[in-house]
Amino acid sequence: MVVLAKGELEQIALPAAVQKAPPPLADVPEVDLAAAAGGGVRGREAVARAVVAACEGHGFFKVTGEGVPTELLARVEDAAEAFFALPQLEKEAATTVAAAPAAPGSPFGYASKRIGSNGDLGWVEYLLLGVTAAGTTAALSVPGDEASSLPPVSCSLRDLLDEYVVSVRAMACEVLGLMAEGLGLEEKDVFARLVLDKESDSMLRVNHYPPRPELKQSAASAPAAAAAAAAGGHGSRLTGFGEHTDPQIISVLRSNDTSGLEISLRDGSWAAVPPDRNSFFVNVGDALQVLTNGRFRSVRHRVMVSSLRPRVSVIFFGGPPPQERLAPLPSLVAEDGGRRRYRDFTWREYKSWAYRTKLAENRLCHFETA
Ligand code: GA4
Repeated sequence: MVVLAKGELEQIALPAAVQKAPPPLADVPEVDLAAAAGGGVRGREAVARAVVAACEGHGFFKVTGEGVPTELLARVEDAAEAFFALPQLEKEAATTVAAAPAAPGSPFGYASKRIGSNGDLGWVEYLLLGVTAAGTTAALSVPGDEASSLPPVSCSLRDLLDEYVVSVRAMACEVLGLMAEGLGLEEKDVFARLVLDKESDSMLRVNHYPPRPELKQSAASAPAAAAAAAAGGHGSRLTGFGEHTDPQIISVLRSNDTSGLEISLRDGSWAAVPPDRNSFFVNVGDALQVLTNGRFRSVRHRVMVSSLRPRVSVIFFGGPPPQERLAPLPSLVAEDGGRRRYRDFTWREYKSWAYRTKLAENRLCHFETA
């Protein structure tokens, strides 16, 4: 359940009053990794070209044929649903233990409706976890926590997420390899090595968007009915996760079959992404936009809640090591007539800036060259 304090609901509901009808459906490009693996040199080149075209277009595409065991995916979804169905206090306890050793201001752990630390709110609850060098989740574990007070369900969720991260990170790196190939870069692992580095600053986020509150007084609790009323009544939309771009290199999303994800197109209009529980969705992040000198587009996206079914999504964010210096790749600057669009900076510098911004801000303009 998402617990709301007085006045917070209006903030979540506000955009719904502005835009009630869902936008048209997005035409999402699809990339079949099985065709890259089994299609010979020609097949791989064609897939690499399709990946590049998708990154230059929406900065967003669907991936199939990636070989992540479907049985694992189903178990992750079930365990995530079970975790979010726990009583509020148990969810908070599960991760208070885990988040304790993290630095002050750490975004890791369980939270409900508060996104980041700059006042953004959404109709969402989530777990945000660090990813370790071994490709496993960090924030749900504490040293020697075998006997910890984590409820059993979150322990099994953690084990499943550990397994999931290993597969999804490998897949993200395969896609990053195809991007480098499609761009004709000599160093084929120029992007993937950043995510595979033992210091890589990667994360995993498990989001649960509770159903939109119903207006029917009989079925709904008083706060839920108030929420629906404030949102403009039946059929209206709440902001689940406000519009933003992802800071990292690549994000890989998997969701259940509840709609809600929307992407911003180049003309600034919004398009709804039809859910597909059998595929992954890949986003270009800000760091990749910089490395490609703006050739790839970090896609602005958001989640709107209008469904009466919960939406569950799991997102892997592949980031570089904190000390990594990010700069547009020289060959791509040359192809752009020598125009270098971003100054260089370390990932640590970018993140300390990004984490002080509001969700919807354009974080890259701070690093643009004149
Ligand atoms: C967006 C992408 C990831 O979910 C995230 C988010 C982070 C957070 O939830 O703490 C941020 C947001 C995200 C970008 C701007 C800052 C930081 C919330 C926020 C307002 C984990 C990330 O890395 O950046």
